[in-house]
Parts: sequence; structure tokens; C-alpha cells
Amino acid sequence: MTHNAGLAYLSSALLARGHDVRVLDMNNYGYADGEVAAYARAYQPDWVGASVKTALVSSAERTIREISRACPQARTIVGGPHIGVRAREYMKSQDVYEFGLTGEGEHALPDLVEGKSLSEIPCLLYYEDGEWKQNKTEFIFNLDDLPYPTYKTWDRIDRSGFPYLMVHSRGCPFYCTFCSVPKINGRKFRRRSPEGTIDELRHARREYVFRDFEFLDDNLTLDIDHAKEVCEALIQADLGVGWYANNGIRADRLDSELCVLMKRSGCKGVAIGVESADDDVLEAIKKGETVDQLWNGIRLLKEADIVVGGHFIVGLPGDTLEKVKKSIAFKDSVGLDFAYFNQLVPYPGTELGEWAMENTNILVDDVTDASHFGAKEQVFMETPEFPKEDREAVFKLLSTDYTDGRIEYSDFKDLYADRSGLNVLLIRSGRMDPYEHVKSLLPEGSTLDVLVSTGVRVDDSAVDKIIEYPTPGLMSLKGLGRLRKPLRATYDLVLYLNTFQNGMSFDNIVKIARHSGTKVYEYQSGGHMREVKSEGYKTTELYSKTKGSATARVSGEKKQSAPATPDTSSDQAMVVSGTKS
Ligand code: B12
Ligand code: SF4
Repeated sequence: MTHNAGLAYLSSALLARGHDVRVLDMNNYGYADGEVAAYARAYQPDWVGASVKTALVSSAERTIREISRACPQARTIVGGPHIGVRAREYMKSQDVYEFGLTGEGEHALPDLVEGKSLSEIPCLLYYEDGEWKQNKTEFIFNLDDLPYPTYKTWDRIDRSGFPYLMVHSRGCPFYCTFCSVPKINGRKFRRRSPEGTIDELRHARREYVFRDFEFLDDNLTLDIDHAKEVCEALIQADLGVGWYANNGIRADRLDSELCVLMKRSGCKGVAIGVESADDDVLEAIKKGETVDQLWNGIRLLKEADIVVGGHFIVGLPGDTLEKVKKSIAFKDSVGLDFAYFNQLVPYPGTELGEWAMENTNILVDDVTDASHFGAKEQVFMETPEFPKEDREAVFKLLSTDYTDGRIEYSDFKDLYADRSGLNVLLIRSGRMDPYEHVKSLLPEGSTLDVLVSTGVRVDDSAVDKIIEYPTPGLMSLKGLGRLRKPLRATYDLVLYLNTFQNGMSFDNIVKIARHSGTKVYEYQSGGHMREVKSEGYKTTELYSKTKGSATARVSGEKKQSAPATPDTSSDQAMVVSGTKS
């Protein structure tokens, strides 16, 4: 579960100026139809704001309309990445929000709600004299002076267990053509002091319970010397917390001393933005890195014993099936612990977005739909050199890529054929719903229940029961603890749909296997399952090439009934700013 750190920053900025704030995080917590409006009616906000990424523009609009109907007096504002990249163009196209904000809101939002003159608020978009006006973008440079982000204002949050989010720096000077970051946060790298960072962590340790924190920086190690100072400060402070940088760091912004310091300061895992293991593709996207540099950076991290993942994009300019095969081979030969292969989403406002509109054949209605991420097996664009069939072949390649503990569907079916019926729980993670096929692999008389995160709808006759995970955020560590007992008592088998080949959530599934004592298989779409071994803890071990066994232990009797399933109309976070106290 990753919260929206921007809303935590906006909350603390508003609180510091004496306002009351509530945050409804619709990404992570399910809200039933009408619930948001009811909340707003009870709270009676003066201002309502939405934080919007391109993929979620329409769901945010629906939510804000609903609130506006419930509280017609509330004034409305929209901010977040989409406004950073589309600004006036978006504001002109909509009739939901009165104001927009293109950049950071910590100063601008309190200024606006306090009635400062509109023309004097940097980054503000407002309608005046028959047109949308846009004030100059100004970035915040004194990041150390910002109030620390707060989650106290969040509805439904459980502050006793989530990875703390740390924004140590903002901005990136690179020119990668697919990336929205330079437009959103600017090309100037703005960083905090190591002392300020340690102080925030100390504060956070008093407020929240967490074992690890996550750096959300755009380019954490851009300034290698500064990054070393941050690591040294962490070592010195000895806070007893680990950290991750899974958003992605650059392989060419590392040296061996930094990697060793990262490890000593508690680094548990990082991801590298690889994108492609083909130099021509890297050049075409202005990545400013070569395959050799990527290789070297990853090796340095591995030598320092840091778990390393890689982010890859399939379908970049010049990409072909052969080049993707090179990327897959690269991942294996360099020893990446896990890899995320995503199809290119050409976001408007990026150079690549424009390239895609002109040079590719788009096969879907909405190319920025969030569901295109991950391994949803739908090709949504093609080029002459990388046609639809070849892109489909990539899905196949990726799904059959891992061999550890692998068991073909037919062997799996044989393994359980003599059982008189199994109670099976299927954990849905990702966007694949192959319930009928799963059921066909189980012996006669089996039941198939599906565990989903709050807000996900599953409507399939092959499913016996939908169990909505009572604590939102299926993959949260705290939640897993609660899952163990019912699992042990109720199910013979657990299947996990890992359509994203997602290392982080996979780690959590390993914990389920470990603690429940129930046999767990990962269901992959390419013709096989994979046994999740409870002794494996790190993805490093699980995705290694050692052979796993595929024998099953079957036990237990079904006893459980499902909790009620709330419904959700949107998955966009929002911030509600109320009356000045
Ligand atoms: C952490 C992160 C995530 C997390 C958490 C997302 C979340 N709920 O916020 C996870 C991993 C879940 C995630 C998912 C996705 N992400 Co993401 N993510 C990021 C990342 C790395 C950091 C965001 C962050 O916390 N920044 C720090 C805070 C302080 O800044 P901020 O969020 O921008 O907020 C400030 C301002 O924007 C503004 N602001 C924000 N909201 C509002 C609202 C109002 C009313 C106002 C006035 C101001 C305001 O004020 C805030 C304080 O200064 C960014 C990269 C980036 N630099 O933005 C990508 C990024 C935002 N993600 C991106 C994408 C594409 C996605 C996904 C759509 C991918 C997908 N299809 O699955 C999903 C969408 C999920 C969702 N439902 O929101 C793109 C967005 C591009 C775009 N044009 O929309 C980015 C920019 C990455 C990139 N390289 O292009 N993401
Ligand atoms: S992908 Fe990374 S390095 Fe490239 S512009 Fe975006 S944040 Fe910077």
C-alpha cells in the first residue's frame, strides 16, 4: 500500500496555517456508493480538492461532482501530476473544478483558501474575463522548511503499520522522453539536508509504527556525494529502520562506495529504471545511459548485497520482439532479483506521448487507461516493426519466463485429481480474472473463493464466494497477520494471481505461504503454476533458478463466511479542506 505523499504534505501545510483538513484516500480504502457524499455532507467542507494522475481524471471528476452535489457551497480545486502536464488544456475541457494548480501546493493551497489575490498565487489556474489564466510555475526550494507530511488527517488510515514515505529531493535534470517528472517537478534538482531527513524520520518514528521507509525521490542518487552524506547520516543516527528506493534510481548515478554505504544504512532494495537493454532504444528515448552503464550499476548494487529490481518498458520507439528478448536475457544475466515489464503508456504532455500519437497504430479507445499497466494481456498499440502478434508473444515470453518451482497446468490437475474436492482460495492481484479456467483445474466438488482488495468487483459464476479483505490493502504486512488463521482453518490450497510479476507483493505471498502452512501456488497465464515455497523469503531466492518441488499437502475443513462487500465508485485520492479553526 502506497499512500499519496502529496496529500500528506498538503495536509500538514494546511494544518500549520490553522485549517482543518480531512483526506479520503480512495486508492487504498474502499468507499461505497454514496459514502463520500455522506462524509462531505456531514463535514461540510468549504473547499474540496482532488489529486489527479492522467489515468484517473474521469474517476476523480465523478467523485468531485458527487461531493459538489452534496455540498454546493464548497469550492473546488484540482492538482497533481495531470495538471502539471496538461494545465490549461485540461482546465478548458472540464466543468467540475473552479481552480487548478500546476505544481507544488504547500504554499499555494493555503494562500488560495485564505483568499490571497488570485494573480499572486504561483502555479494557479483560474477563470477570469472569459478565459483560463495560468500563473507562472514556481518550485519550492527550501524543502527542509516544509512541515513534515502528516497522516493524522486521513480517514480510515491505520497508522500502526505502513512503510513511511520519504521525499528527500524533488526534480530531475534528465530528458527521458516517456517521463512526466521533469514537467511536474522541474529539471532543477532540489534536495533536503541529511539532518532534515533524519529529523523527519525521528519525528515519524514517534508518530507511526514502521519498520521500513520508502524514498519517493525522482532521482535519489543524482548527486552521488550528497547521497553518501545521507547514508552516513542514517548510519550515524542508527534509527533501526530499513529503506527501499523502488521508484527507481539511475544505474549511472552509483559508485561502489555509495552502494556499500546504502547497504550499511539499511537499504533493503532498490529498483533501476532499465527501460530496455538495447542501446538504440535507450538513445531514442534520450535516457542518457548505455546498456554497459546499466550493467555496471546493477552489478555494483549486487556486489553490495542489495536486492535489485528493474523497471522495463515494452514498445518504446524502435523496439521489436528481438529487442525485448534481449531485455529478458539482460535481466537474467545481470542477475536482477525481480523485473517489472510494462507496456508503454504514451502520456500526453510527454515527448513520447506525441511520438506515439503520430507513429503508432493505437488499438484501444483510451490509451492512458491505468489498466494498461502491468501484464494485462491486451495490446493497445503497434508499429510496423513491432506488430500486435509480436507484442502478444511478449506476454507469453514473460509469463513462462520463470522456471523455479514450475508446474504445468496439466500436471497440477493430475496432482489433485484423486481428491474429492478442495477448498481453494484465490488471491487476486493484478487484472486477470481466469476463474473458469482455474476451476477446470480443480477436482470435482471443489469450491473456489476469491479474495479481493476492497473495491474490486468480481462477477463470475465459477466463483463460489467473494471475500473482500476486511482491512483495505490486501498486501499490507499487518493485514497478512490476520489472514494466517482463517487460511489455516479454511483452505486446502491458496492460488495467487501474480499478473504483474510484482516482486513486492510476491514477497508478501511468500509470507502467507510461510505462516499459514497452506500450500500456495502462483497462477501464471502462460500454461503453468509455480509453487511458492515457504522457506523462500526474498524474491532473490524465489526467482533463482533452483528447482522447487511441486508436491502438495492437503488438509482442513471449510468454515468461513464472507464479510460484507462494500462498493467503490472511484479510486482517486482527494483532499478536503474545511473551515479555518
Ligand atoms: C509514489 C508514486 C506512486 C505510488 C503512489 C501513488 C499515489 N497514490 O499517490 C503508486 C506506486 C501507487 C503509484 C501508482 C501510479 N502512478 Co505513480 N508515482 C509515484 C511518484 C514516484 C511519487 C509521487 C509522490 O508522492 N510525490 C511527492 C509528492 C510530495 O508530490 P505530488 O504527489 O506531486 O504532490 C504535490 C503536487 O502535485 C501538488 N498536488 C498533488 N495533489 C494535489 C491536489 C490539490 C488539490 C492541489 C492543490 C495540489 C496537489 O501538491 C503536492 C505537494 O507539493 C510519482 C513521480 C512524481 N515525481 O510525481 C509517480 C507518478 C505520479 N505516477 C505515475 C503513474 C503513471 C502512476 C499510475 C497511473 C501507474 C499505473 N497505471 O499503475 C498509478 C496510478 C495510481 C493511482 N491510483 O493514483 C506518473 C503520472 C504521470 C501522469 N501524467 O499522470 C508519475 C509522474 C511517474 C512518471 N515517471 O511519469 N505511483
Ligand atoms: S525517468 Fe528518471 S531519470 Fe529519466 S527524466 Fe524521469 S525521473 Fe529523470
